[in-house]
Amino acid sequence: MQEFDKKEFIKNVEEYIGVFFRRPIEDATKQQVYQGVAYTVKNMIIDDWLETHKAYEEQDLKTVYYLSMEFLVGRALGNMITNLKADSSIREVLEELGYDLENIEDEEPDAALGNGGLGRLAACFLDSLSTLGYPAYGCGIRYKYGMFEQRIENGYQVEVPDNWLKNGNPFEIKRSEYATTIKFGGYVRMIRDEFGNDRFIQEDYQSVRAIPYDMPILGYGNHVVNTLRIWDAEAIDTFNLDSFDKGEYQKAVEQQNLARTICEVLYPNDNHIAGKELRLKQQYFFVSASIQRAVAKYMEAHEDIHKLYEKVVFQLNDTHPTVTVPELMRILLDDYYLGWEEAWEITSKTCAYTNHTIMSEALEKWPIDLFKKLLPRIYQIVEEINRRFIMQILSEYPSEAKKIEKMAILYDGQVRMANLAIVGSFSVNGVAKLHTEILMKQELKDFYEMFPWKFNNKTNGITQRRFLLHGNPLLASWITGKIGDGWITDLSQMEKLLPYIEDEQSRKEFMEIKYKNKVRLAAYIKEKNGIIVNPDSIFDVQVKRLHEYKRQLLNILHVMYLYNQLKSNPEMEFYPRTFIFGAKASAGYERAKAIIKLINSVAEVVNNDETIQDKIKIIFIENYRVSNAEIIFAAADVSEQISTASKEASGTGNMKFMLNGALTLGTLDGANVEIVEEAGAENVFLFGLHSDEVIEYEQHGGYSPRELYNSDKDMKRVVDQLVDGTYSTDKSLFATLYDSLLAGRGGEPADRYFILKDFKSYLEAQKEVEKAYLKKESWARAAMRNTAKCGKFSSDRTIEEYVRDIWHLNKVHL
Ligand code: B1H
Repeated sequence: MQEFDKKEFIKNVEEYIGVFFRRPIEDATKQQVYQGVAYTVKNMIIDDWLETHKAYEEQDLKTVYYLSMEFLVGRALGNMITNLKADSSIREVLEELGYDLENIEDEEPDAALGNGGLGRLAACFLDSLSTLGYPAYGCGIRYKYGMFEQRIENGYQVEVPDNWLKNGNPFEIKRSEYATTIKFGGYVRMIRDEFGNDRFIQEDYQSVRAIPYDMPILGYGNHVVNTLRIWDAEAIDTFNLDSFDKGEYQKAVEQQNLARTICEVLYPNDNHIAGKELRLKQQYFFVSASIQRAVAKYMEAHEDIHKLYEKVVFQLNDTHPTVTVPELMRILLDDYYLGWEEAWEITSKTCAYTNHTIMSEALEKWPIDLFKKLLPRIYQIVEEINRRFIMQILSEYPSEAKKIEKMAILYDGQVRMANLAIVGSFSVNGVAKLHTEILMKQELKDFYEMFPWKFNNKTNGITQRRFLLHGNPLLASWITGKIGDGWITDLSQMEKLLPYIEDEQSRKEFMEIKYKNKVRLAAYIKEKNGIIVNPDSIFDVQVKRLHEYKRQLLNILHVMYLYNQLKSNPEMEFYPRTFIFGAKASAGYERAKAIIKLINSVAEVVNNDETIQDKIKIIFIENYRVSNAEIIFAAADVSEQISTASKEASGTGNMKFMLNGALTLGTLDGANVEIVEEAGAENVFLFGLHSDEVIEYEQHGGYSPRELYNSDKDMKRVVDQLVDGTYSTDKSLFATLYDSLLAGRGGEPADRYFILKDFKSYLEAQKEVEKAYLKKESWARAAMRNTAKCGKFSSDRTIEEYVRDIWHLNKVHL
């Protein structure tokens, strides 16, 4: 990138608006100005993008391919301007033109190509990889419709398709020259070639063309630009209307349909597998395209396919891209004519797998029939991997027949993707210390015993560039004023803030910034919800996907409890509190949707009850997503991280709150455990069962929610209020939630997530929160300490650990 040239910048913006919209800038809409600015910014980085890739080739650097069904990158413009360090210059230019940078940024739709934490993690990792100067590709799918837009109508969630590409995407480049063909279905025929070798040929298949679109991922101020490569499907041009051959015609129509549907939409499930055939098509589609391209690129510059793993590593973001293992085998066997052993050695030295959940409903399994029909050649290879693996089990554990049942890849009519991923990878990692321990001791115990060297932990992280530098500019510049800007690329430097905790003036400034951020969020809430909230109240925030294990229900039951207290004792001591929720529920997840309706119904009653004098406000933020998350984290006092212990693999929202000086109220789950280690237990509010207690109950029973309910009248009251008409004239509206707590359903235990079990302990912790908030000085100290001690939770640290232990990459020299 050349030096920033104001005149040049304006000229460029004007030119784009002229060429694209045939308008002078004075007449352009805000959206058109955004487009002009976006194209201009992309222009500013194109040379760096080329230079980076030239340098990778010249220095012959090893590359990580991060394979993921989801990349929740959010908006690109603000992020690019930040990472170009061009924020103040572009802000100035736009002001001269009569625009405000934030308003222009608001014109960009979020690229919501992900559900929640897993997809956002992938986006943070790409940011860190570029900032640290490591060669990387993100490989994914260019969904036409991303995560749905959520509207709240009459308290209910309504899903609206997210047509994020409707105005085009200024940041992408279509790379037709890298199109590849992907084959589905048909059958496999074995032939003997002229040298007497068996060859496998897929015949009578359907195929689509995979076309990559590249998006630039900028490092912070270092001119490194990596690539997020997302694939779109196009029909293969076989559509010949002159053809009278009916079979051909039929097939052509089917191929057109296949191409149309594959990349149509992101499955909006978090921690839950839908198990639809189309999903498996999506998986193989983007994996096959990415792997074919990666191998071809390697071979353009190297001779020996046997050394692929010296220059290429495939990181599987959960089991969703696990077909990478048999697909790479297929390429090596069928296209490069390698023998099984050598192909297997290469494959299992090239693939690495990250596990993100132990939730049983997220364990990916495919019916063999479906898998085989859709991917006949891949299935053959999986069968052989399985056969050989079972031989290995038999030889290592000759007298333990149970091992096969537990560990086989093919079992009970199903392909077990986690087992395939573990067997085919040289590394298996969890995403927080506790999570990895649970994997090794419980979920994947047998695999850990057999392959202990594969297992390792990589605690998640987040990028401070987006969630502090961009999302909280006031705090960011205050911090830079105190300790310099080194924290932007080295978050451990935040510890330099520690001495300022002792300084009264600094504490005051820190809390003033928090207050201003609360005012900013209050304005957003006023605009979106039409509700006035008091920035002096405690902002108590739970924003994340809606899932029973995340226990938004526990949160709202506590609010109902507080409301009961206030009603029966209006003069009680009570510090005003604003409870803020944001959450999307999967479209088919009935209980999750009922919880959203419950939150809004309680809000309706409580927010409009004048007798409690605005002491409690409940806000449901519609369409929670990356762009409004930035505003929310900055304004939070309390970070609700209240999942049932053992269920949240890591969590990453917890880290974003900590970074912004909120205090965690949480269970000892996921990365909360490490947050406590860093911040100190005295600066965190802990409650609830520990993971080993939860696991013990799950395995051996012994918990009766109904007993608890009958013995605790405050609890009984709020639970009964779910069905007694307090919050809805239709008493059956929340019966499903009532039943989930007391009755269970179809073999599922009552209160599966220990909400009632943890209720009392949560109430007590909440009381502590209130008491602590009243002591302004010590709260300020604790908030500052959280920010100062968040260094560990940078995704830069996480990526350095992946590089050191798994990927073994070198930095590029530019
Ligand atoms: C996480 C998922 C997930 N774990 C299946 N698993 C999906 C599973 O579409 N699907 O089928 C989508 C997503 N997501 C999250 O990953 C964990 O719950 C978080 O605790 C963790 O922080 C995050 C990143 O590791």
